[in-house]
Amino acid sequence: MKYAPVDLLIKEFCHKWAVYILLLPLALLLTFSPVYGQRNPNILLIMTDDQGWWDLGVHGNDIISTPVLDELSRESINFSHYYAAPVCSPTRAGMMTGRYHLRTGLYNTRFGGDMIDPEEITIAELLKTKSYTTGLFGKWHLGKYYDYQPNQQGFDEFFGHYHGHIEEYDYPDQLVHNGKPVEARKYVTDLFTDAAMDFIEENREKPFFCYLAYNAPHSPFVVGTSHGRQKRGDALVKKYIDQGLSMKNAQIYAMVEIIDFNMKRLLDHLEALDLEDNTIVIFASDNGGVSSHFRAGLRGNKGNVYEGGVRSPLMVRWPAQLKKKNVTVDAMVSHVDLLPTLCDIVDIPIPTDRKIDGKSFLHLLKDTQGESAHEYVYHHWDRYFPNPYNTWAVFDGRYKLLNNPTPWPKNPVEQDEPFGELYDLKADPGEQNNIARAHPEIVKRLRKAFVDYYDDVTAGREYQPAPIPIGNPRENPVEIQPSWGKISGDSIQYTFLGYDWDSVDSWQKKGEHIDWNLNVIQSGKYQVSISYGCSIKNAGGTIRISVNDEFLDFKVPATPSGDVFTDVMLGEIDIEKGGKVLRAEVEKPSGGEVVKLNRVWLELMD
Ligand SMILES: [Ca+2]
Repeated sequence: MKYAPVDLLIKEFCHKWAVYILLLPLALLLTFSPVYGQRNPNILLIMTDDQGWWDLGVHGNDIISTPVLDELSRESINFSHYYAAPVCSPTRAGMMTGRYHLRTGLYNTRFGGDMIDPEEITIAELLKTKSYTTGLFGKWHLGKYYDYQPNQQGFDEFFGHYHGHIEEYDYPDQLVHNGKPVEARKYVTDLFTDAAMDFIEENREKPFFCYLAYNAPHSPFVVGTSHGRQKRGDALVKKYIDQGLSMKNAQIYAMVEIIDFNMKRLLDHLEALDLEDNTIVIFASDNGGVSSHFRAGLRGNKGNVYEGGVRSPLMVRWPAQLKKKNVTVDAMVSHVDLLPTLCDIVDIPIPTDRKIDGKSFLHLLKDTQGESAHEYVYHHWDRYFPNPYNTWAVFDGRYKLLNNPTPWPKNPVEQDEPFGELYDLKADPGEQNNIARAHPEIVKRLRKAFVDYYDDVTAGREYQPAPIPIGNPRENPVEIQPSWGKISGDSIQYTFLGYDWDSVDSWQKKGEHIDWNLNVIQSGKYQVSISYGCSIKNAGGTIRISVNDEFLDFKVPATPSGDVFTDVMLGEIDIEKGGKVLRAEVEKPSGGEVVKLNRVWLELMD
């Protein structure tokens, strides 16, 4: 039996309960408000991953088969200008917190930059102040270690994955349930739907917030094909291949079709439980599309800031209160609006101790027309660290100024000559005619809006991977992966093969190393294990794993092949509490790649 140290418990208590204590007077006030006695609506938020605006029948794609989503659209209020971020985790950060992602500490989709500060207040935490039961089924992508996980960020129930994607859609081996790894035996889109349906049924008597975040149709484009046991996938892919699609597009369409099939199960379940009327169903995708067969006249894809990279479907259905349906609102709305809109609906005051970028669009849901609550909607994305000269855009509802990663003058506000790309989306929704030179005053206004935004959201922030917490009894051992570390050396490099299969490799010379920052919660003996691969011809070198002066040397034997990883326990080292650096380095070269290091585990021993 292991116990949490007292100082840890006190810190956690203060840390988490500060939020609830701050919100307690609000909860009491609301308990005695006139709406007391009315049942709050259930909220079912469904988000797909990399499904483009154009990957829907109702958006003009006459090849993809999405009859259930098309029907949901006809029963919903739809938005023609709903904007996600260009990539996964920034959208999720914005949706969960109501704040543009750079305010939350999140700046990347990997490299340890894919986490929001534990002090962020999520929509799940806010809904809990109104007695909602909260569940997340699917992709989180806002932090993998304890304190950053969904269960510490407002979700009572979590079944899914921390990272940006999983490698196995069928028989997935990277899923966790409330912090514990689980063995799963089904196609993952079906699994997440099953779990959401169970959660809804279990909580049918009280308000629930069910966030169903599919990993599909994100890469790898696995549809459950091959080996004779996955006939559904084979048949679906063939159907699209026969219509002239490339394999990749056929696989994406098939993955979306499986989502559509699951949407029927889910929505039928709501109806059968008599929950349809007072459940708000929200459907969206998390960024632009990656398929290319049909593009609905839009330019761009996931990862850039043309409309095809950031425009997403958004449907909202709530039969009890939203009587109009099958209508489309053209006013621009953003992913950061989800939190204030839900707070508006459920009558929860939004936090006032921090800047909330999102604005409620409840008025647009009620009136199905009207003005956007935003003067501007912003987009920004950089693969490594935030950079105002990289990919960004600002949109005022008609004009959009955007920058692609080409060199910009150092001081864009002072620059006289118009530059960047300016589009009039009203006249040119496909973003084909750059009118920047004809409208220098609009360029200047929008450029200043972006620079002001960027300065504001990054103010006082340093962007770097958070130190990895170790020694917390609630997560022991801790798995440490390459992309959170910083490499140094002439030949060492990362290889990205999907988060759990990433490795650090090609290192040859003595001293080449990778460092991870640790936050050691308690001093003690830690057992060190690694997962690695090494080819026969490169075997025999030595790597050293150290934390400050304590180290273990490991003479590297061959694994069945260089790409087959094997787990091995190296021994124990003493680690003192506090901020420390874990280093893996070449101690003795082998004449080639000394090792492919896939991960390190540190386990606090009794
Ligand atoms: Ca995505």
